[in-house]
Amino acid sequence: MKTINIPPTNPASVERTRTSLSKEGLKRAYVDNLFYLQGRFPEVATPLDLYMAAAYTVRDRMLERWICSASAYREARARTVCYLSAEYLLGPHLANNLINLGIMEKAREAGDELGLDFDEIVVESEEEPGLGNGGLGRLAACYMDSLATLQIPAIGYGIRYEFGIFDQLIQDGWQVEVSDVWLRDGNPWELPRPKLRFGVCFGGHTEQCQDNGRMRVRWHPDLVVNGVAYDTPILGYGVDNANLLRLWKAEAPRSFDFQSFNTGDYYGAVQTKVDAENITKVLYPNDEPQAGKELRLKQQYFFVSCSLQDMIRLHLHSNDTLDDFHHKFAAQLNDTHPAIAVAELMRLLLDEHGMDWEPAWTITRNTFAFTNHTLLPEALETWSVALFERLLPRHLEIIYEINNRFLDEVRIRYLGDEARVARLSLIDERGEKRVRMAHLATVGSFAVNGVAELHTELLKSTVMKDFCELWPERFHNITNGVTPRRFIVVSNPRLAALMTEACGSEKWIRNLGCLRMLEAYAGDENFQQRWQAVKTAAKRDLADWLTRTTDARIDPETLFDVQAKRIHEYKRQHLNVLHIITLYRRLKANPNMDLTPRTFIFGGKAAPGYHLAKLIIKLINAVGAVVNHDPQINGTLRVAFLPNFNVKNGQRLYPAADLSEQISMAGKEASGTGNMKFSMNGALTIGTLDGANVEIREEVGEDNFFLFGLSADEVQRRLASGYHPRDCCDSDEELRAILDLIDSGLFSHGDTRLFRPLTENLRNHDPFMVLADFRSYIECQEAVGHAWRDRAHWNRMSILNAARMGKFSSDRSVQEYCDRIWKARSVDVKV
Ligand code: NBG
Repeated sequence: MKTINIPPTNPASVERTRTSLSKEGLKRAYVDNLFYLQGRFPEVATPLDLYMAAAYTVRDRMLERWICSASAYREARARTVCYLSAEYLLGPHLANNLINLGIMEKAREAGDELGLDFDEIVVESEEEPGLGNGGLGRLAACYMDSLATLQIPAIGYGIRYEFGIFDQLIQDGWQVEVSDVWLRDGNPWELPRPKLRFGVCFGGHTEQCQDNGRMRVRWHPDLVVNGVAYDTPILGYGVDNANLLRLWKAEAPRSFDFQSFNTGDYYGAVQTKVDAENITKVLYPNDEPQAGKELRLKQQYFFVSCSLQDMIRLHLHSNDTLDDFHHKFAAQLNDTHPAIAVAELMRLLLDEHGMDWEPAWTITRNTFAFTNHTLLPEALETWSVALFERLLPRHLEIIYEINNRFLDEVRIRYLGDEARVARLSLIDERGEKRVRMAHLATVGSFAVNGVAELHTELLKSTVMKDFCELWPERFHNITNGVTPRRFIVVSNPRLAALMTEACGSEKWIRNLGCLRMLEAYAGDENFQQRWQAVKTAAKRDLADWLTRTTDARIDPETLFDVQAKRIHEYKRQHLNVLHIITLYRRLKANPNMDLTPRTFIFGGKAAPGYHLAKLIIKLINAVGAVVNHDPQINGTLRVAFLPNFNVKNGQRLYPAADLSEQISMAGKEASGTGNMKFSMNGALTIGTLDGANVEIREEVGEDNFFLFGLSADEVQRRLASGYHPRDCCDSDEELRAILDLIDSGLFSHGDTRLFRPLTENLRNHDPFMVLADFRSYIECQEAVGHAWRDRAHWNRMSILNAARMGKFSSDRSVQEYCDRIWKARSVDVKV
């Protein structure tokens, strides 16, 4: 049974029990919260109670900062950045908030003195809000952290999904999805705002009417759903600023429709409530065909409408008119998911606030900026005009009007070029008419940006070429970044301590460029040893955790070769598997060969409907089952699949990696951000010239990066001249033998058909040129194996990688957005 050493009551400390940052204050608050909020004595507290008491103790300390920030921002009348994103992959809050408040150590001492298992409470107990699929949602969370740290007034707007990204189990090597239950035990970090609610309309029809001699449009919807705000404070690091993350939950306007009730249609009445609340039930997995996902469009419109109505409300608090709206707010569209905002702001200004088209358009066009996150054609959203008409009839009218005016401009600029007009149009008229959301976002924004240099160049020369010719000045590149608070300080405290010692202060945490000071130690033998010891300790932590939670047994002395990201053909996890099989075959043929012992670790979810991706997971596990149990291999090669890769598990993985696999086909990965997290933690990268890899290599130096494969240009040329993957097999006996080995049933208990969809796809189509890059990858991996043997040299490269990651802090990215796009400035807050 648990006992807690309750501190004696001290009136002076009790007074400040909800804000004090002293150890005694924290102890008192913790015990109080356990009793008064959880209703528990320490003796009977469950792990959840113990966690909740800690969470409330920390939240209390955030609220004062939050209130002060709100009033400081109001007084400063500074421009507010509104980040509109359908996804936020926040990760566990508690540890991050302790770090940002600067009380991690004190809290640990307080916990120890209370007799608590601090790590269990702070690291293990929290259910993370998985309100995103991957990089895009995590980027939004990193940017929220940096906005607060840079003291920029900002609101993150999004959706409070009841079920976030599914939890992944691995059963018999296959992915099994189970629903995420992050809200089951309550969410201590959010404050419900039941009075802060907006109606959002759907369906029905529109009607033209006269209003004081002006033509007006009235929308008669057939469904109104309420959006209720749930607020989560987001603290900056080492500052008193706390910003707001405001997520919307859908509710029926009334619990029961009494009219239907009285007419006897009880179930019909309840159904309306269920339909309304379904809008924010579940996060859609990406990488799935979007066809027919009406609910997805509803989600998008729902959160955008609530957010814009909220911004207008805030604006009218301190202004009589909306004329200055765009001076007060800069709204960033995180991909096309919130692109309907362009039409919705127009509707609100025209129909609800009586503005004329021209001024409304000026405001709209000067409010929004748009980030594109992918060039993959299947991810460029379009919605059928028929669906739009049914769900958002007024918005379709507005989109047509925007389009008419826009295309007139295009026609005048490019006389007679109707092909260009058709390409630029907001409506795709080839086949069933569809609204092109990226075009709507671009036409309605003052800036468009890509997320890494190569990505932006490709954006400008391919999918956005016509727009770039029309408005070259609107296009920017802002290379992504990640927050060093979460991805070094929180997840790798040993490394953080060593960095602080070497840099002589903690300045690097706010200014990652300071890590350059590590370069001076890169060749220092003693420092290298300590660096390696930190890495080995993290590897041991990971191995221990895997032993506790899975049946994987891995050896921290081997090279940890890690690929963790969504499973997708373009990311080419199967190329990695082909390498594992290569080594396996070689070792079987030559048991005495001198091979660098490696542990291959994979993590990542496949979209539930993406069959080939799920088959790749099965293949990884199937190869692992054979290799791991082959006595001849004797541990030289090991394969582990870490189930349920999410932010929390990522935090265990990044510190422990020696080698980071960033092996997408060049031109496909817009940026990648895992690549940055690994490198910051001293992993070396094996990668193609894709996404931000290009810039990482530039920063760390080509000698400290393992490069292989075709470049984006070479990929295009190869495709243009006709790519026949079979030729690769014909000219490479080893490659052919590997594919044949998979087909032989060795990894599938004799089933020769199981992996055929994969192997046949590679031989016949290979859309992501796995086979074209195979040989180059294998040779590069041989260089990795050799490099590992000279540990001093490896450590030097590892130190230099971490030392040169300054550019990839999200603080740098957000500062660039502020300077170049949002024109937003900092506001100092003092509690
Ligand atoms: C993803 C890209 C990644 C990129 C993140 C964040 C989408 C649509 N795009 O390469 O695939 O790092 O966005 O920009 O999820």
